[in-house]
Amino acid sequence: MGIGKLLKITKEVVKMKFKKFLASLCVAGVIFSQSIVAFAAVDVYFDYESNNTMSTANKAYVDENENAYLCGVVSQDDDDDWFKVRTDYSGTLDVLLMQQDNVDIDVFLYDESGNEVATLTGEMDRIRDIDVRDGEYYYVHIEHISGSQTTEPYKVVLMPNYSH
Ligand SMILES: [Ca+2]
Ligand SMILES: [Ca+2]
Repeated sequence: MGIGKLLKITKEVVKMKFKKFLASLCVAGVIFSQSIVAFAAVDVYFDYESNNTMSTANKAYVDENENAYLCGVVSQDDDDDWFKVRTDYSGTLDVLLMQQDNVDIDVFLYDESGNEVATLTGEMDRIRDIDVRDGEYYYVHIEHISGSQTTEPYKVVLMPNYSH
């Protein structure tokens, strides 16, 4: 089966006015990075502005059958991106951050009440086994620390685990 068949771009993505080259870079990066993560099917959610606060977060969903990719760009001019993610299964979730060498990004995960659940830093970082419940919301805050993101968007991969 070709990787193209495995990529399901959401309707929300189609509606977004996002620079095409960044979107294609993101998808290319997703195809590449799928080789190092566990699941075949993916949903891709692109950052669209403005999303600089918890209350203006971009929406995303993760269920037990698909990895969800949050893709976008942060910079000196756009320090913060927020996503509001609904988990459509009960189990655990792994969160993986992928970014370029020359950019420093931190990622914070909050529960619905705003309590910090996990933090990811560094070029590639992975948090395992976060307990999640069906129908709950989580916030993912991507914060630009330093460096410029010129050739590739960040990717935050949300990987469901329901086998344990
Ligand atoms: Ca952004
Ligand atoms: Ca933003």
